[in-house]
Amino acid sequence: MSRTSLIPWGWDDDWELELKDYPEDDPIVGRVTAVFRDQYLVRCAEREVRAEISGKLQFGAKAPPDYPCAGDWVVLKDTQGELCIIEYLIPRKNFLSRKSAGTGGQEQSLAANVDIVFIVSDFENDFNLWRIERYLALARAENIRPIVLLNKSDLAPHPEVCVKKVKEIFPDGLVYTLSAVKREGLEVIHQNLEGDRTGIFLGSSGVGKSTLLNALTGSEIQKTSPVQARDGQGVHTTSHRQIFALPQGGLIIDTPGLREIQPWKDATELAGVFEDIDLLAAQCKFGDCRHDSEPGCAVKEALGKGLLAAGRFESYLRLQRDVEALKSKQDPSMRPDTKKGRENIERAKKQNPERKKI
Ligand SMILES: Nc1nc2c(ncn2[C@@H]2O[C@H](COP(=O)(O)OP(=O)(O)OP(=O)(O)O)[C@@H](O)[C@H]2O)c(=O)[nH]1
Ligand SMILES: [Zn+2]
Repeated sequence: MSRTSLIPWGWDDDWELELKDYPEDDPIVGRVTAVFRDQYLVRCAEREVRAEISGKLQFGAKAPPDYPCAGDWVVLKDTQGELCIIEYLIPRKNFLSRKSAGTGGQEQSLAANVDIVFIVSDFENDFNLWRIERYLALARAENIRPIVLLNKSDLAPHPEVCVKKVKEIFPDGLVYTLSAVKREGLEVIHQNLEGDRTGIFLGSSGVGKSTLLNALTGSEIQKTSPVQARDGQGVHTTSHRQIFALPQGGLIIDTPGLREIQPWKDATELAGVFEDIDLLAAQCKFGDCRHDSEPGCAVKEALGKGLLAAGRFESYLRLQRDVEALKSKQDPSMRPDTKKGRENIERAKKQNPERKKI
């Protein structure tokens, strides 16, 4: 069966190239559409199949990101049987993850191979430039194009005020207003998913992501997708389908974890989001200037002259602190629950006073 029938699922020439050196002729590929505890749903050319990973993949998997996640492209074996085997994970073009609650900053996979991050906000309760900035950072860190959607325009008397504010922090970006309930303005989502692109919605609870998804798919999305366990005993019903093909084309990934996503990666997230501050910082006298009280600080000078908004500088510092805090969680030598860790933290604080604010 030809792979052209996978085009609506996002398969293209670039993916075809990724398979060029695959050691088998005409491998069977599919896209992971749902992840359960030990099984996957994979969309292949003919149909959607249940699968588990091969012993070899299992053996080589050291951390959660080594396992397939929603949006991954995989090579399958035994597609005629009850349960297929995932033989190979095709290298991802990008990857979204988050630290899981209560596991001390362990990384949890959320989605892979995303073309567009739709950052969803409303105009009132949730409207928060700082949060939007963080989502922008997250998308850019993975080279995913961000688009801001301001939802519930039907409730906003002056939507243009918020649009203007977002454009200040996202000058060349796309910012749209829409109403999921009234189904107004949704065409921008379709337009941006043209060419069978894959999008996701990021945004706080209550901004209308489910309402949007339902409006786009034209139905109430399937909330649960029971999968029969291998032994025929238990049935997994805790998770649900995670990729939705829109009738007009394009795909939306919606996994539960995406709804609580936080910046995970590292300081590279700051790149691009605070370009104005980066440019200023490049002119500071000291290369490692912390823009605190160092002499010859171009950032402080711009602040003093009113060329850089104080609020923007605050956002910059906050994001930096978040990233640092997360790094120390990831770094076992910085664990506050060990004596050695506490000593290291104290030492770092002395060398780096900014840490005190964490
Ligand atoms: N007035 C108005 N209400 C909306 C709109 N979109 C969503 N809502 C309402 O906002 C509430 C929350 O919407 P949801 O779609 O559940 O929000 P969500 O972002 O999916 O929230 P989580 O599932 O918690 O992440 C619901 O009562 C919706 O009816 C809109 O465009 N206009
Ligand atoms: Zn400086």
